[in-house]
Amino acid sequence: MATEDTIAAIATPKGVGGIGIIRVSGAKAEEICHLLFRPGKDAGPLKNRYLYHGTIISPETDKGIDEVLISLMRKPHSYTGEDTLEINCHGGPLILETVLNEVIKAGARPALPGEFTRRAFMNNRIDLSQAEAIIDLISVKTDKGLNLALSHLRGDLSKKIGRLRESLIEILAHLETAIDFTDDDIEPVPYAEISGKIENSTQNIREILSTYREGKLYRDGLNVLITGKPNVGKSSLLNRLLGEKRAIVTSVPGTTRDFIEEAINIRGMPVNFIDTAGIRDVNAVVEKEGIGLVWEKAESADIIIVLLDGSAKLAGEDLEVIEGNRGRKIALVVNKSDLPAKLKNRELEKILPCITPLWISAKYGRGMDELKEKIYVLACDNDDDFGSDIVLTNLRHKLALEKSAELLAQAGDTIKKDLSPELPALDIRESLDCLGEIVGITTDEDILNEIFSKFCIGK
Ligand SMILES: Nc1nc2c(ncn2[C@@H]2O[C@H](COP(=O)(O)OP(=O)(O)OP(=O)(O)O)[C@@H](O)[C@H]2O)c(=O)[nH]1
Ligand SMILES: [Mg+2]
Repeated sequence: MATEDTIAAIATPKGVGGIGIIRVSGAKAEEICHLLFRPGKDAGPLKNRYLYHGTIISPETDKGIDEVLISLMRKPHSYTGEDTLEINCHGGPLILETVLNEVIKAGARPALPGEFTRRAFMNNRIDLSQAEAIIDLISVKTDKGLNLALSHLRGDLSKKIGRLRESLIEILAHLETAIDFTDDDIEPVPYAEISGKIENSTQNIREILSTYREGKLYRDGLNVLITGKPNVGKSSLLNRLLGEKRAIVTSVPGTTRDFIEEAINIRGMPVNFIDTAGIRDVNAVVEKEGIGLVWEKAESADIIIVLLDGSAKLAGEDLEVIEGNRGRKIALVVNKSDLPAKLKNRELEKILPCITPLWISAKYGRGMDELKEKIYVLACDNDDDFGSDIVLTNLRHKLALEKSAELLAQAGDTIKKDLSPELPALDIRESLDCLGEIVGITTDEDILNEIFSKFCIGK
């Protein structure tokens, strides 16, 4: 990819806003600034990283297009590491398009998606895992997710990968000494010691890998399906959890036909609750179709809330819901605790011995905190790894680490068999490359293209 040309794009979202920003990066940024910008008063030579008020003009007509604030950030102290010009225009789409056109006529070309960040990566302002953290930062949904993205952007993961790479390089150096060993050379490090170091590094990689499930939960969240026979209060529960009347609630069984879903934040996890059609035997085509979809959706849900009506006796339809979800991650919830109970915990224990039911009242909001806590605990799965300092959030990183650990384990096995040092050295070199892929030291052009294509234009 050529980086000597100058790129430009509108960096703010489409539509009308208070201000809209045009970003220009590359060798011609300053020249373009001089061509198009007329300062409000004679400010002398433009200083680095100062904000100037003035007008953007069309050089052909010498007429003003917009009153703006501009700043010049000369290399290397800019986001991309190149000379960068930022023009703060009024936030109208036509103004922004017109100014961008002038910038392009003056010598820039439209930027590709993610091209500014790609240049920051190419100019070593950030590594690849930090570039990916920027995508996460833009799309993050909760505070916890934000903290994870910021930690990656700060380079916490990069540092950890850097330390792992150093230890592999050290192991490789020991092996190379063994390969080149001649009688009068320095004594090679014993195999047992190398083997111990390999095991240590493999363990360190596995520790990082074990945080992926947590990272994915905080980044992407989880789906919780609310299911039960008609009229148990599924839609009432959804509304209560969301704190708004999102789904229709009536006393008529079979009210909900389609999925209604909305996410809330539970301890930093985006949890998407899905209200569904009540399960029962019906002939009505639309309702039947809705019920069929519930079973399909249950397959991919992370947690199933099996909702029962505590003010009614257990019915065949309840059993159908319980049996249909057996083996899945279930939260057993009994609604209408405000009414006299006709359902006994003892009955439920017989059917689902290991699951404690939670009694709630969706109508009066009772038991909502306990339910959220239950969902959180089920999501975490009593995982001891939750809460570690580095949390893996990206599938690409996970796959690279898995491959790296696999190759290391293979190298360890070969060493134990006392085979020639060339073989484990080869595996360790490959394992090192896998780690390098994460931070972008050894990453294919195709992978880079794919990563940066996920960005929006202007970022
Ligand atoms: N007393 C009491 N009534 C409730 C409670 N939750 C829901 N209801 C009532 O139960 C009836 C059915 O509620 P919905 O939320 O529509 O039930 P649903 O499970 O979504 O029903 P379908 O969409 O038909 O499957 C309504 O009249 C609600 O007001 C509760 O906690 N206590
Ligand atoms: Mg409903």
